[in-house]
Amino acid sequence: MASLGRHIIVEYYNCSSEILNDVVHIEKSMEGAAEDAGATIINSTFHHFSPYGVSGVVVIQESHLAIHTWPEYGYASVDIFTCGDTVNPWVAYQILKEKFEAGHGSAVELLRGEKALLKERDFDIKAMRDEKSSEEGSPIRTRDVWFTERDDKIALSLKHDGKLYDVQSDFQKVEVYKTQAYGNLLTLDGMVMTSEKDEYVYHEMITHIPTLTHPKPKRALVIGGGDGGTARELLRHDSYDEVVMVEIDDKVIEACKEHLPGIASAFDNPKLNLIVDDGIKYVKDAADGSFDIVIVDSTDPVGPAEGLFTVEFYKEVYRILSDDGIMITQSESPRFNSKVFKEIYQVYRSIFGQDQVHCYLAYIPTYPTGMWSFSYSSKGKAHPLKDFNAEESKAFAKKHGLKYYNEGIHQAAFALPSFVAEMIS
Ligand code: SPD
Repeated sequence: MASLGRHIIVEYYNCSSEILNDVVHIEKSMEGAAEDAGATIINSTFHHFSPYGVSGVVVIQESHLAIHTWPEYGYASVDIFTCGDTVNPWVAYQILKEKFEAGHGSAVELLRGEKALLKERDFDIKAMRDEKSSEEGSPIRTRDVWFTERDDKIALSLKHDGKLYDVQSDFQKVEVYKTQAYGNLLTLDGMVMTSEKDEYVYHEMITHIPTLTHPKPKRALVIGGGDGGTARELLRHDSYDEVVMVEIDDKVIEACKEHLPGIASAFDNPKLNLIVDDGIKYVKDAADGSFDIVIVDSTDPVGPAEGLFTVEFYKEVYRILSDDGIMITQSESPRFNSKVFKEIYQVYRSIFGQDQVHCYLAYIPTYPTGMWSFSYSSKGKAHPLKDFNAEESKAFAKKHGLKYYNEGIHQAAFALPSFVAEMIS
């Protein structure tokens, strides 16, 4: 060979967008292409970015293969760099073209480290080698695959061992990843919804705060909440005669029943009335004053949940609440979603009244920034701190072995950092 290495810079156009957004498919294709080209894989690391795109590298004993994809353009850029003459990079090029279903591929080859321009130095190679690594023999192959939720400034990454569920429903992309740190993780359109290891924070806080404040809640309505965690927590309370849950997407329910069964554990409870339909329509058709508690357990305000963040919708929720009724919503992250956060509190106050709306916080590691907020809006007098009974709350938390909610947290959650209080003042 006239050079130390061969570097192929590749462009793939008109590829399948689905494939270019599938981190597991890309990882397998890149590794397969490396092996078929004759390379020995040492390590690979791949990230999926929300909403679209995958980046990754396969480190081979003979150098590396790297990729970045733009599913929205059906385009992938790939670098294949090999040293020595045992690996043919063009084999990898051809395999990847087929795997990505590229309509068109082009590549240029550069010879790297032209031997005619290099002069080998005379040195004692043994002295430069780390003795331990030379004794180890063949390299140990490792693998890193990451799910990443990001906006243009912040990202949260979770390492995983693959996808357990991957379905494009009529409403959104429903996926379950097997993460190494947080157990099985549900994402919708690339955004984290809930994970087995930290779900209890969200579900305990969205349910027990209103239930243990209201004098005697008998009927609750959950809008969204298809994973089942909110229904599971509500149904711990004997006071409820009925919990109605209206989830628009049956694929979310299916995914969670199959892969997050600890969260989706209340679907067979006879007090649960599960309706697969549009929550906005359900609320519009519901009778005045028919619910004591309404919980809006929605996704973020993009895609199917957009209509759950509107004045019209909250006015309808107000109408269907009983006189002492309480509405709880997940109200996003004050730091991450500041604009929405500020706006929705103005809307709640314009409907329920200035002093009837309160914000409380909880710490959820898998949500952007970790700081998550919930809104508490009361139609009647039920005040979240004055009207709750600490002894009852303590006994309840103990009886059910709750992991986050307790009588202290109930009160402390309403103490807001100054910057948050100011945002909604
Ligand atoms: N960005 C995360 C917002 C998720 C809110 N809903 C989660 C559903 C859990 N039942």
